[in-house]
Amino acid sequence: MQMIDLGGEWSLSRADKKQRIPATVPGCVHTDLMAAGKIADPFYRANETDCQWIGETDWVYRRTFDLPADSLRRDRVLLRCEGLDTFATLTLNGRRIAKTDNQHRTYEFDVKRLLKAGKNTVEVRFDSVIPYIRRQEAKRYLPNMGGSAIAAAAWPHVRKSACNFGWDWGPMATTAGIWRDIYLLAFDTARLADVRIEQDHSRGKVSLDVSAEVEATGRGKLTAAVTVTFGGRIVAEGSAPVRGGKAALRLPIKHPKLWWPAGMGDQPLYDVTVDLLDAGDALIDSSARRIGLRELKLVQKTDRWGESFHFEANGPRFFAKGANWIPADAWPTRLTSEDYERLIIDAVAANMNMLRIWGGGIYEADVFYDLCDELGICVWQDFMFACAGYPGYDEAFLDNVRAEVDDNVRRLRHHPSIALWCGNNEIEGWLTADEWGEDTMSWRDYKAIFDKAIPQTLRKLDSRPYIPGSPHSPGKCRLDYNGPDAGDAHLWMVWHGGAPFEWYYSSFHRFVSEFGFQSFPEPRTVRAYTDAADRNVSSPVMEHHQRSGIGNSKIMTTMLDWFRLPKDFDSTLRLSQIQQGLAIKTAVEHWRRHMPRVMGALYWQHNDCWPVASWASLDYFGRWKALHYAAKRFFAPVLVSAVEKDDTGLVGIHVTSELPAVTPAKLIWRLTTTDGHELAARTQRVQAPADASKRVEQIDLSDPLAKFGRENLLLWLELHVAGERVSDNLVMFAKPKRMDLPDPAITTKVKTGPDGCFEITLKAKRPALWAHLDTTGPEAFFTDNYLHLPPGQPRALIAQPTKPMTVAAFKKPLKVRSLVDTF
Ligand code: BMA
Repeated sequence: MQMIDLGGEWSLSRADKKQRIPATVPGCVHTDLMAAGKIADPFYRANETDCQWIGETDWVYRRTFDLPADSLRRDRVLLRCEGLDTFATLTLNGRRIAKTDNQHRTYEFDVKRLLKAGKNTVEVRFDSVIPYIRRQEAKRYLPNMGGSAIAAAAWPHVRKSACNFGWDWGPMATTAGIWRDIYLLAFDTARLADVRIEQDHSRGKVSLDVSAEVEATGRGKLTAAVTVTFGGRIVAEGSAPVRGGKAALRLPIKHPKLWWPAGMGDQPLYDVTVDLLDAGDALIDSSARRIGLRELKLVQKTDRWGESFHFEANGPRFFAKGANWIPADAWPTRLTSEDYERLIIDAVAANMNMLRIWGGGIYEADVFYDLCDELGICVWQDFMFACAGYPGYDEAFLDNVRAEVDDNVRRLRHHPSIALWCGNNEIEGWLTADEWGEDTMSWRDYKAIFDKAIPQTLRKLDSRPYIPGSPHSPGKCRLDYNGPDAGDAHLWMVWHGGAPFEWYYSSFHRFVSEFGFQSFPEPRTVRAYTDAADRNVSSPVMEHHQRSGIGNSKIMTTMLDWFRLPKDFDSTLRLSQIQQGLAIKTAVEHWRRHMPRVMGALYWQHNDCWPVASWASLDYFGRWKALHYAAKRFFAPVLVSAVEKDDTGLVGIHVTSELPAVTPAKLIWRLTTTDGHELAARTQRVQAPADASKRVEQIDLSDPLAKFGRENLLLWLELHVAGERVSDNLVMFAKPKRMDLPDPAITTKVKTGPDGCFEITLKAKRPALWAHLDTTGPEAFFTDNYLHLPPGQPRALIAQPTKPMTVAAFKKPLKVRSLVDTF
């Protein structure tokens, strides 16, 4: 097997102009234009508006390459394109190869007869999808509800990433290009067209069923030899003859080491290599997959609340903790492995164990799933359909969808991290009705895609669970898409519906796969897209970087409900993050307290694709918003939290634990006034329940509340297990705006730690709410931030500066603020 990579340097021109600029493949038109200095950074201020012509233009990518004569003597030479975005016409040496129309597919073309030894020219012309969409739209309107005000809203007409047309968190950055690898494959005799590995787990034993699909050019005898290695050692091997283009064998794995979701165990990975041998036992092709041995089940069984919706890994169930993933850049081709690494490591750092790849983006890059495999992040994988009516009546469209499912499932199915396939985002119930209409697609056409085309293709390729959409509530009426008793739910009552944060307490949905609240990004991030004069939340540039119609007003009116009006721009940004953290914490702690009735909370959204006000907890530059620090606490494996019963002063203290056994713990609670006087304190032994949530204590604070006033008291909670503080929390009895908080007098000690880190100890004389560190100098990442400091008690954290520096240089620009500094 010979592979000739065609990636690297190409040239790019408008189809109607001669001038060519250098281009990079894989890549896209926007990043090439930026690199050539033809457009200003579309993320800066409102530059995006001036870039709309790019999506309306036809583009031509071209390169020449040298082909050694011996490649042409091979039986077959294929051109393999792993991503063409989207309406591509391919030509080789001036002769047309094919036209394609699906960004999400992998295409292969037999090109041997078009190639020559020596210099060849390959050209890919991309016709703008927008005129096509407009024409289609005029013929037949397809309802949709995603996107922002400026989006070309008719994305369902083309198989192209929906959010590339704009979304309520993303720019309209409609692009084109060869966005994944492109190469020639030359081979004699045969090649491995595909490998499938299924696992059989029974009574501690694991066997692999390995099957290979072989594409042969002749009739010679072929053998598939399979080797399974772990840590470099062979743990199983065998071989099987290829018959009718297929070979299959079963390999038992001795002493299997199981793969676990993060927090439940390790992620041992095995390498499975399939070698294809010819009649003389010569190696003609080889293909490797890295797998993890695990059973990952979605359990939907009748129970006392309706029907469960939870995941089990190798037997035990687990509460899914995580967030929704969107493409990490408006032009994902420029993302590096390091970018992905940081975003997935930060999911684990916040105690997450699941990410949902949302259906309006892309089937992610291999590196995304590799990292999830390595770090134990389970993946809920949507197919790429979101918030619109799709042409399920069109046979050609359905064929295209089937091919897309086939390509992507084959590419991804060996990843142990993938837990679930899901047909779409928010179409079922939201946009379905008996007939097509202004806002609906017909059930008939919905079912043609999500009950038939997708699952029927999927079933032939993989045995993982599938649900037709998210949300989807199994039951008699599919219109009841957000049903509380069964299935998953997207709960937007607080953000889109205007309900108060306390609304979350009324929800006992079985698995919440979306809910969220927006905030502005860090001041440093906002500086990157604004000029000084733009730094006012209702300036045109700040509003441009806000794509939810209700966005900034929702953030600000909620702020008036909860907090005092912030004194300046930076305080507004920070306070919006504190508020976002509070909203999501309220929800997650409640749902975790109600496990196993509720068994999942994936907030909207993990990451951003450009610098913007959004629901994300990590901003475009990967900076942690206050919500991400809060997530680390509210997703902690053992959580202490509390709720007051209907303003009665009766406070229930709960321990939610993922530990597999009942574990002795120490609960400490302290009641103080807001200016730091301790009124009562207790340390008591409690039992953290095994994989459950339990009210371990109820305290009656009605007297002190009556005496001192709700706005003057704070209840501080700590939970210790085996001598370590595993969780802490703060209970407020009034909204922070009602509290007269004193100056907390925070002292900061900084000393040098290992690996260029600094160890920081914060201590406040009086209660410090949402104390946060910030450095105006060189940047640093903190292990904790936006934390509450109880009076007189030190809290330690670690700072990792992005550049090596001395303690003195680090300390100088370091600032610590808290809630009182925002107004
Ligand atoms: C959801 C998502 C997205 C959207 C988000 C915020 O329901 O599925 O379509 O970005 O809400 O509005």
